[in-house]
Amino acid sequence: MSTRTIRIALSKGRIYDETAPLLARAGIRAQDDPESSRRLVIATNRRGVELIIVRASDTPTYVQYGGADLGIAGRDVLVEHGGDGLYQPVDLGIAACRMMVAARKDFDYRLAVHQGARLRVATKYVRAAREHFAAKGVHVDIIRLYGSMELAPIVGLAEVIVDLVSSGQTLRANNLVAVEEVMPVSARLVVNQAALKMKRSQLQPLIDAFAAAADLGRARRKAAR
Ligand code: PRT
Ligand code: MG
Repeated sequence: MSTRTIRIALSKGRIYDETAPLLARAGIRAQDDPESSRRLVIATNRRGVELIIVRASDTPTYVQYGGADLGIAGRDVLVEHGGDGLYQPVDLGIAACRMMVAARKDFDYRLAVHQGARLRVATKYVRAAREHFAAKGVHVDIIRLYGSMELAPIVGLAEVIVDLVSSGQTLRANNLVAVEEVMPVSARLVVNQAALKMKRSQLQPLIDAFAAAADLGRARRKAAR
C-alpha cells in the first residue's frame, strides 16, 4: 500500500509547548521550531508526517474538512466548533484549565440568579455559555467578544463573563472572582472521520502512541502531586 502524508494540526503557544513532549514520546520531532519559524507547514523526523500550524480556534475546522488528518484542540474550542466530522479518541490531559463564570467582587451572582434576574454575559464561548445558563434556567443576553473579556464587567458591558481560568491571576488583577464552573477543559486529539477509514493503518498507531504518551504524562503528573 502506498503511504500518504499524515498532517497534524497544532496551534503555537501552550498547545504546541505541551504537545511537543507527547510527540517526542510518540517518536515525532519537528524539524523547525514553530514558535520562531514563519513556516506554516513543518516537516518532522518521520517521513510522511508533517505539522501544520493554525490558529487554535481553527484546528477543528482544518481537521473536519481534511486539511489535516489529526489535530489537537482544547475542549473549549471543540465545544464552540460543534465537533461535526471529528472523532475524539483521546483526552490528552494537557493545557488544562477551567471554564468559569466570573463577576465583579461587588456583584452578588447567587442573589441575581435567585431573583431570576436577566444577566448580560460577555464571552467568546457563546455556545458553552448558552448551554450552561439554559441548563440552569437562567435568562441571559450573550454578548460576543473575541478577547479581553475581563474588561466587560469593569466597564459595565456585562454583569458576568465566561472565560478560561488557570492560575486565577488575570481575574485577580482585574478585581473579578470566579463564581461558578462551566466545565473542566483540557486538550483532545481529534481525527478526521473519513481519514480514519482511508488511512487507518497509518493513523491508528499514531492515535495509540498519543494515548500511551498521554497516560504516561498523567501518571507523572499524579506522582508529582
Ligand atoms: O490566542 P488565540 O486567539 O490565537 O487563540 P487562543 O487564545 O484560543 O489560543 P491559546 O494558545 O492562548 O490557547 C489554546 C488553548 O489552551 C485554549 O483553547 C485552551 O484550551 C487552553 N488553555 C489552557 C488556555 C488557558 N489554559 C488559559 N489560561 N487558554 C487561554 N487561557 C487564558 C484565559 O483565556 C485568560 O485570558 O489565560 C488567561 C487566564 O489565565 P490565568 O492563569 O491568569 O488564570
Ligand atoms: Mg490566546
